[in-house]
Amino acid sequence: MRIDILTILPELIEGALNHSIMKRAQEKGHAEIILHNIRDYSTHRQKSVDDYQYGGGAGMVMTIQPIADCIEKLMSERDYDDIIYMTPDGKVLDQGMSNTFSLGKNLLILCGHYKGVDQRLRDIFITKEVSIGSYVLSGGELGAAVLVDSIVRLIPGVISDETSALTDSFQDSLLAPPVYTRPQDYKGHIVPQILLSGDDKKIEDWRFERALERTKERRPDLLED
Ligand code: 6GU
Repeated sequence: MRIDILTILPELIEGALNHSIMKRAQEKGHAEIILHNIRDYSTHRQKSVDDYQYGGGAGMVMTIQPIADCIEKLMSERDYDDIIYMTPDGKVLDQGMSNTFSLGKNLLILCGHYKGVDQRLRDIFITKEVSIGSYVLSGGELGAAVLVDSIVRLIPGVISDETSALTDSFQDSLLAPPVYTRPQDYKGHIVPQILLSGDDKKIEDWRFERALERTKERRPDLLED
């Protein structure tokens, strides 16, 4: 899968996507993540990418020209499954949306800043608008990093233990059960005996029960649908 990200702050995303699983996914060729600096596309003398908003009011708006030129160039080179705009007024990301995006071949993600981008860019190019939660961030970059991480880890082969991504929290609308590693006894805090029993069926049942219990307690909304 190829993911193009348009941003005025590529450095902010770079670090998040070049470590651990995301790094390996790219090295193994499962994902190609390309950052485009919107400023590089500005034809303005001072390479500006924003301007005052019509109608007045505080806050700058990202202008059409550099973003449209960059998107149009990319669109002339390949077909995008979706052109996503990261914005607090988008649809709040959930596992189902990440699953759907992970089935695509080419994604383009636009990160906004200031008061956002000129509405006409959204009208002309954007097919999906995504938020990562009910709070406001300074820009779409951290949201894009979250979105891309959640998508790329779902691409078959990215996570070495094939079953691992499938047993994550939310994958089956349940939170994950508690996990333990050595030592068996930490200052009297002991590992549940059943996990040491070697009885796979009992362990599986125990994990399911704990997952259900945790979900009822912390996220009952997940059990509604
Ligand atoms: Cl994607 N962008 C911004 N600026 N704020 C957000 C967000 C995105 N998601 C939640 N808050």
